[in-house]
Amino acid sequence: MAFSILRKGLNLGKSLQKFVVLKKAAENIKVESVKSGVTTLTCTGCYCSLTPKLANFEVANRGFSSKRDAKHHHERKYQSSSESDSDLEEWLGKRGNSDFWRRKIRTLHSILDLNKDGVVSFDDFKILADRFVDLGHLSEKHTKEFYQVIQDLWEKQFGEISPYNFVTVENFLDNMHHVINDKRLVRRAHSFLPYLFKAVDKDKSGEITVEEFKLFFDVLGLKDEDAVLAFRAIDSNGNGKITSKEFVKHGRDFFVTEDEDRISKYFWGPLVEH
Ligand SMILES: [Ca+2]
Ligand SMILES: [Ca+2]
Repeated sequence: MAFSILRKGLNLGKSLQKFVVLKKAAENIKVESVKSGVTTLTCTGCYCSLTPKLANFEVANRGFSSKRDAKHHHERKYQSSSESDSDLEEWLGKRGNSDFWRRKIRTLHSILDLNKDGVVSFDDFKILADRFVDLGHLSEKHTKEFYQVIQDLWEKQFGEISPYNFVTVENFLDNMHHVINDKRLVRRAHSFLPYLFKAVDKDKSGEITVEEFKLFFDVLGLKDEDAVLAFRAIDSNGNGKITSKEFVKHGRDFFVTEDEDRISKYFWGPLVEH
């Protein structure tokens, strides 16, 4: 097979052993399943999965529930009420074909790849959740909900929680394309945003200032100066504060709009070139 194997240890919690990740490679992979001595690589349109021939593989998952049947559906609470079904129907099946949208999704993939191994895995989601929780501003209840929302999001969008299940840029583009053209999925895709807002709302005022917004960018590994630019764009009335509603609205709009004039394009920092 014409692909390279990148050996990299992902720090999945404290107790994970190192494992082999098929990296770049999978971006252009055409095969559905490749077997080697120790693993099976399976690629769908949305993600690739490396299945180890290991027994009792355990994912260290601080804060994450192991009981699927104990799931809460907190995301419902945060479903957008601003978009009617008819608005959604209008563009379902037609979104996600512009270069601009693809740039945005590539940008998001790069941000979500928090352990910088070139692919997005549940490890990245875990790092994201831990970093926001570690800011120390989420209540115990919201912390619990946040971990659950992140876990649900991963499982519903990308499948099983395993270090061998990873999402390349191309997989991510395909996956997000599917999401924004599915009414049910698109409504759920931003369920984590209210928790990011609460996590950086240091003084729990229900609004975030530019200093609090900088925390948001800092956690994602983005620059302060870009946080200021994004904040100014989102703070459309210029009162120095962003409400949760505005935050969620623009954060979500980033995923779905193909309008280059929308300010949501600043939400996740500078867009990657291609
Ligand atoms: Ca990663
Ligand atoms: Ca605040």
